[in-house]
Amino acid sequence: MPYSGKERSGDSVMNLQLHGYWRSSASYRVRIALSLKELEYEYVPVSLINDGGEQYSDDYLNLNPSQMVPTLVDLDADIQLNQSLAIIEYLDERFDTGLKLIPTHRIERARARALAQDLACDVQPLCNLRVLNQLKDKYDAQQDKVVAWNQHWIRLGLSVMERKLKRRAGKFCLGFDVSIVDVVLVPQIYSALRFDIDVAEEFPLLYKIYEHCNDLEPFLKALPEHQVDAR
Ligand SMILES: N[C@@H](CCC(=O)N[C@@H](CS)C(=O)NCC(=O)O)C(=O)O
Repeated sequence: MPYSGKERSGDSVMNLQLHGYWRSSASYRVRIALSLKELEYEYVPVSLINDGGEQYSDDYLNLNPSQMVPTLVDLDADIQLNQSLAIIEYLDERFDTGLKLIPTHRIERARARALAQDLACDVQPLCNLRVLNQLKDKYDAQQDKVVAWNQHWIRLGLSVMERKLKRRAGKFCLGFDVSIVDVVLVPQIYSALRFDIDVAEEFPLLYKIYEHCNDLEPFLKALPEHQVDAR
């Protein structure tokens, strides 16, 4: 089954390509990072739904053996990279556009990575499509159980963040500068809202940061519903 990327944004070949899916939170992270760093890129949609999932096609398997999105291709550097956090760090180091997403101070950098991983490693993988499909197909979980599963892990992760950020947040997670932590937080909150968690009520600090971020053009541009493959 070929994956055609037929809804690619733009006709010209750009040096950066992001293979992603509009609703994928890991793809959303990378879109925010690209947008904040004002990098031009070609967006190549990989439908996680059509034809049983284009991530399983041979073409995509050759690009990214993990069969998940996103994948970043940097034609100039001849690199194909998966793992959104690694991609974000790569972009931050490779393109000095004036905005740094990874703090330069060693201690701040370690803290930022830990906070980003609190969500990207401890929450999102549990709510991934293939995990949910396994729950449904192999363990007969009905939709209400699957939703409760998602809500449970998301709530747990967000309560960790709300507590950890209490003493340090400003307009953004780490104070007054946007960072990789906001880049990971915003898609996670977007997903929490999709699963009917009352984020404003339960996690007021995080919701304030989410709202502030979504007032900014780079975050708006990266929104799932603004992508060419949005349904
Ligand atoms: N740790 C990976 C996770 C990537 C990931 O979970 N991608 C999901 C969408 S958010 C996916 O492609 N799922 C496809 C599937 O489950 O079949 C990253 O941060 O890039």
